[in-house]
Amino acid sequence: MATQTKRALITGITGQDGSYLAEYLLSQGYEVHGIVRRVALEDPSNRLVRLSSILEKLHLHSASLESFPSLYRVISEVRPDELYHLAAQSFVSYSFEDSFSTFSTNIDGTHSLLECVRDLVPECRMYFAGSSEMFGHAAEVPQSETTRFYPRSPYGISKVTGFHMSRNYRESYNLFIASGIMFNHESPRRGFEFVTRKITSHAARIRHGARIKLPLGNLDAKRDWGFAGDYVKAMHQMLQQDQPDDFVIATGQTHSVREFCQLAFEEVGLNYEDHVVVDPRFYRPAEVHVLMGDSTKAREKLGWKAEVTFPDLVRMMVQHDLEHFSRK
Ligand code: G4F
Repeated sequence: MATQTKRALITGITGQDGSYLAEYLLSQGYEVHGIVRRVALEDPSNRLVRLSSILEKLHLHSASLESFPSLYRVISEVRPDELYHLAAQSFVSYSFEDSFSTFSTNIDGTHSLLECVRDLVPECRMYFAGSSEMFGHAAEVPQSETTRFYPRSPYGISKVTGFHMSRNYRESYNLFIASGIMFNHESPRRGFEFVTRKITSHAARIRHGARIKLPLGNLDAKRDWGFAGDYVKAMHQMLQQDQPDDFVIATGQTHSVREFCQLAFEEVGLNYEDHVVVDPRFYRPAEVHVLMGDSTKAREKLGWKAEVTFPDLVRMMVQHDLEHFSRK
């Protein structure tokens, strides 16, 4: 008997992770649906740029995390087998500037989706995108699934809330909801506001002759940086398990922002010290100083491990930006 095509619905499909996940699920034979804002459908060349190579294979639906009725309508139409909830206000810095919209999008949006799943498609398997920002001022290094949460930003607090809501819906209503506690994951598709892409784009532009400085905040912050293309595979694997569970997804290594700068500028034959300026505007009211994940559980239960190393990630991003800015 022929097996039925699985149907996946992705919130945040236009973002870095959403685009890699959509590609991956298509390669696995899924019918892939995505929720996008109406403005994105009206401006595809800018807002759907990460999806340009697969756009014709996708089913896009207009809805917003701020509107429960719009989510309810899309989920009742699509009736997904798997729902990947990636959409969020995900820029930590901005969450200090507007904690209200961060809480509303990230907490109420997640709550709305959970309620839709419970009411409309209780058999659907749901993935919630948790974050290493939930550990914040972590009591131990490395951080695992048992490390206490101590978020240091409105964003981190919103993710802790989403994580606990997801767990509570799982336990209360017997739903299949898994959360990934994802450490930083980057790629050439990363937004320019995040530190890695900010660094690689500046290094490339300076290499091409731009007379600019690279203004940065805390150079000593340390992060566990992996490749987003590896991380979306873990999201999928979490939904193929017998039981829903939560997993730390990380490389197990940590590097400072300074080390990232050093490697990125070396890749273009320059010394970062000649180009980086410390600008207090980019310091955060409360910083997360060191993140480093222990993904032993994911390795043992999902068979997942990060493939792309830190130097390869930096090289991949710099080489992409050298090419990208040569066309500008
Ligand atoms: O690249 P970032 O903005 O990422 P951050 O705050 O770690 O959050 C990212 O990873 C999380 C996973 O742990 C996600 F949940 C979240 O959505 C997001 O994707 O900043 C990284 C570090 C910080 O310590 C920051 O203070 O870089 C430091 N930094 C120093 N100068 C800077 C800058 N960050 C940014 N964005 N811009 C700077 O100029």
